[in-house]
Amino acid sequence: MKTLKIAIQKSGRLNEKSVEILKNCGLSFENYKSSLISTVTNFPLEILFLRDDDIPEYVQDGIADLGIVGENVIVEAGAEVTYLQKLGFGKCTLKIAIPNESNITGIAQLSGKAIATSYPVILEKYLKDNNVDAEVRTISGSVEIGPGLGLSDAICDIVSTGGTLKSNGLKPFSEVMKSEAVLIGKAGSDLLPEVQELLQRIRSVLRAKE
Ligand code: PRT
Ligand code: ZN
Repeated sequence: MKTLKIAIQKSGRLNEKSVEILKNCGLSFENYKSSLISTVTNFPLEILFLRDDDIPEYVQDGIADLGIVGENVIVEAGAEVTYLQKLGFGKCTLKIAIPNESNITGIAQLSGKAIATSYPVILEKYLKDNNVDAEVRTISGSVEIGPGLGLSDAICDIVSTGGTLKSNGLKPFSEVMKSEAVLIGKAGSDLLPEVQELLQRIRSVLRAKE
C-alpha cells in the first residue's frame, strides 16, 4: 500500500478544522504543534504541516498527494490541481473595499486609482474582466490600513464578518471571489484506491454534519 501525504495548514484559520475533519474520519495521529510531519497510525497517511501558501504547489508537483487549503490561495498561486471536495469551512469573500467617505460609486471609477492587495493575480484578472485600468499595489498584510495612510484609494482583501473593514473606516464595494477550504489532489491523475477511501470517509463526515 502506498503511504499518502496530505498537506494541511500548520497554524492559522484552517488548521483546527483541517485536523478535526481528519480526526472525524477515524484517523489517529499526534498533532504536536512543533512537528512538521505526523504519521497516521491506522491509515497509510502522513500529514505535512505547512504554510497555506505552499500547499497548492506541493500538490501540483506531487510532493503531497492531497491538500486542504482555501480556494483564494489556489487561484492566486495559479496552481493546476483538481478540486476533490469543498469542505464547508474557512468561508470568506475576497472584496474590493473603499473608504466610507469615498465618492466612487461604479466599478469604472476605479480606473486610474490605486488598489492595495495581497491577491494581485486574482485582482488583476478581475480588473481586466471588468475593463478597469487601475494600479495594483501588492502588500503582504494589513492592507486595510492602506487608504488611511494614503497608500491606496481602495483595497482588495478577504472579508468574513466585515469587522476589520468597519474598524478601518472602509465599506465593501464589490465582490471579487468567494472562497472556502477545499480538498485538492494532483491534476489529471486517476485517484489511487487509498485516496478514494479517504475521500469517501471525508464525504460521509460532511454528510453527517448536514
Ligand atoms: O501562516 P499561513 O501563511 O499558513 O496563514 P495565513 O496568515 O496566510 O492565513 P490565515 O490563517 O489568516 O487564513 C487562512 C485562510 O482562511 C485564508 O486563505 C482564507 O481562505 C480563509 N479565511 C477565512 C480568512 C478569513 N476567513 C479572514 N477573515 N483569511 C483571512 N481573513 C482575514 C482577512 O485577511 C482580514 O484581515 O481576516 C480579516 C477580515 O476578517 P473580518 O471577520 O473582520 O471580516
Ligand atoms: Zn499564508
